[in-house]
Amino acid sequence: MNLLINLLGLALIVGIVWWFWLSKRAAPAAVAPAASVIMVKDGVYEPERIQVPAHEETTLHFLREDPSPCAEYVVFADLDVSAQLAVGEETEVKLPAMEAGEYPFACQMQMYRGTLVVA
Ligand SMILES: [Cu+2]
Repeated sequence: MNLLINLLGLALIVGIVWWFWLSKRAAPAAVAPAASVIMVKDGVYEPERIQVPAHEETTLHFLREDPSPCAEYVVFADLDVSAQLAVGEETEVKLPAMEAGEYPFACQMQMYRGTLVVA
């Protein structure tokens, strides 16, 4: 009986480790082009990684569905860009030309988080 419980516990641990590996591996793969609309709802930007061309001005389109004040602003701290997002309609956010690299963006409280992948 004890052996059975130990084996079940071991299987559970293996399952948890496997699940976390999978979820971590899946996250960076999803890089969306800048042309797609970024949904703002349920505490996440969807997609949360956005591919943007280097050395070119870009416009992002945010569609905010979350009416809470948390989602009101999107802030690109490294670029000195921020924008107020309208609820239920697309808001365009213009970005300057950037060097290649990764630039995080977030709501003003850092709960919503996303990354610009400039390449
Ligand atoms: Cu927030």
